[in-house]
This record gives sequence, C-alpha cells and structure tokens, in this order.
Amino acid sequence: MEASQELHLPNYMKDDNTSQETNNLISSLPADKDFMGYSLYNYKGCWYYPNTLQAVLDVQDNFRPQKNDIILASLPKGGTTWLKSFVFAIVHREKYRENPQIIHPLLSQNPHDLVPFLEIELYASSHTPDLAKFPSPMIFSTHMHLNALHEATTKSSSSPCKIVYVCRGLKDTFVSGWHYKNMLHRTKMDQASFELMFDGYCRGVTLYGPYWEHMLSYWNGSLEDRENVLFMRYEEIIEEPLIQVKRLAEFLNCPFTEEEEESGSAEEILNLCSLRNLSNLEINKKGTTRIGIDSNVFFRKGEVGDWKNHLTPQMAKRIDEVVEVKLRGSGLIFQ
Ligand code: PAP
Repeated sequence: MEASQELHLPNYMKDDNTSQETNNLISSLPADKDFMGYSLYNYKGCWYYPNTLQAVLDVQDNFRPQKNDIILASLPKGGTTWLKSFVFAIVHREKYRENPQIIHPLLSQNPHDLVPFLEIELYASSHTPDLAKFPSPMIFSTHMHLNALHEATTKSSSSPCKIVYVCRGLKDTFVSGWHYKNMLHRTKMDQASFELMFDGYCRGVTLYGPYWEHMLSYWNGSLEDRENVLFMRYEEIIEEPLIQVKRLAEFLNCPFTEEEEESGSAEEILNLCSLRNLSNLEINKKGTTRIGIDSNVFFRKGEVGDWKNHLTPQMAKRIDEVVEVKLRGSGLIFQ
C-alpha cells in the first residue's frame, strides 16, 4: 500500500503540526517507514510519526500532573478502552449511585471522550491545553513509554500521581491492531499489507514500538514503585474480572466498602464496562470520537487467542522468539 493512496488518516499519523525545532530534531533521527509507507522516527528508543512526536515533546515540556491525577497508560490495542471505562466508572461511582436520575456518562459518551489522550488529543491540538475543564480527579491516558512519560511526571512539583498500565499478549495485540487499521482507514487491506505490518511489528518499527520495550518500561516501573505504578494484563481482567476491578479500586485508593460489596457495586461496574454493553450503545455504534476516529473501531471481539485465526505457526514462532529474547531475565512472562 502506498502512502499516497487517499485514506482516512488521523492527525497523529500526519506531519503537518510540527515546529521548526521539531523538524530540525526529526532530520537528525533514525528513520524508517511503517507498512503503509508513512515515515516513523526513532526518538530515545521509541518510534513516532512526526505529529505524535511533536505532541509527546509538548507533553514533556508542559504537562505537570497534580497529586490526585490518574494516568492510564497502554500500548495501542492493549486494553485502553476497557481500562478507561473501568477507571472512570470506579472513580466517579459515588456521584452516579447517589443520583440515579443522572444518565451515566459511559452510556452517552465514548470512553475515549471521557478520558482524553494526552498526546493524541490534548497536546495534539494545543501546546498548553486547558486541563481544568475536566472533572476532578483528572484521568488522562497515554500510549507513551514510561521513560518518555516520566520526562513530564517527574518534573511535577506535586507528589507522584497514580499510573495504571494495561497490556495484552503481543500476538493478540497485533491482530487487534490489524483490524483496527482496516477500520480506522475505512479500507480492506490485502495479505501483503498484513505481512508487511507483521514484519515491522517484529522489528519493533511501529508507532510507540518496540512494544516489548514499552511493556518492560512499565513492568520495571511497577516493580520500582508499587505504590504509584500498577501493571495490569488484559487476559487477567478477562479471567478474573472481579478480582482485577477490586485490585484497581484499591490501587486508586478508593476500595469498595463493605456496603458496596454487599450491594454488588463492583459487579455493576463490570456490567456497565463490558464489551457487550458498551459496543451495543448507540453512541459507540455511530459517530466519531473527539479526535475524529469512528467510535465503533474500538470494539470488536475482545477474545484471548484470536491470533490463532490470523497468524501462521511460522509467524507466531517468529514473534514468540523475539519476545522471549527481549523479555528474558525481566520476570515478565507471556504464556
Ligand atoms: P486503543 O489502544 O486504540 O484505544 P484498545 O481499546 O486498547 O484500543 O484495543 C481495542 C481492543 O480492546 C479490541 O480487541 P479485539 O480487536 O481483539 O476485539 C476491543 O474489542 C477490545 N475492547 C474494547 N472495549 C472492551 C471492553 N469493554 N471489554 C473487553 N474488551 C474490549
């Protein structure tokens, strides 16, 4: 697929919002291309499209979280939408339980519009966005590598904010990303594109890649600072949702009370945030999110092991070997 083909392209993939300073920086960086022919640049070990890099630099220069802010970090297709729904529902649960006449925002807005991305939304449209308009505690999300995020968070004068990371087995993440690409660009890509995308993935040359480095940064971060960095896995949430949602609430310092336990508050949140519930809402079936992406592209099958329907045994072996070598000795294991 040629980059020149007319496709629906989100702003973060473009190169029309970079300053002269960033252009100078970009010209000095290692460059490569994604499977569609769009240029990616490696800045401090991570690959970005030019507009994404600009926004990441702006986050680093200007974003200073407050103590009670919460940052949800993930790899693209690692469970972002689910985590956003959960954390929003957990943190604001009292407000909506006390006022049952108010329609829960998750029933009328896409989770991505409730929890904005730092670099893909807020700092993509302004160097200094107005953050005060969001309800407290502010919940932001990011796909930035922990080291890149720390360039902002460690410069904050407040004590550290909470960071929750979610990731998913790399084969399922890839397959989810493939379907997302097709839906995002409103096209049907061919097998050759699938193989090219897979090759880039295994080489680590993909937006925010290499993905194993991304996971490792948060894995190590969570070991170093258990109080402020929580490492979660999509598969664990599927397997033991109640345990994981409670774990999340405890980490965020708002554990379910005894009364809530008895009244099934955590179960309610699980139902509200379930793929079936969210994907059947009108708001998530139609329309676009604030960043101009079709709302429905964030919801598909949500199955563990869907990669088996798409990757050949050779492809699976290749990615498993790469990941095995890269994660060796870290303690981070994917079955
Ligand atoms: P993003 O990083 O672009 O926001 P993200 O939400 O991480 O995407 O990934 C989408 C995946 O999460 C999809 O997986 P699939 O392609 O394998 O089906 C999507 O179906 C799944 N997903 C979205 N919302 C939920 C949810 N509420 N529960 C479980 N899985 C979900």
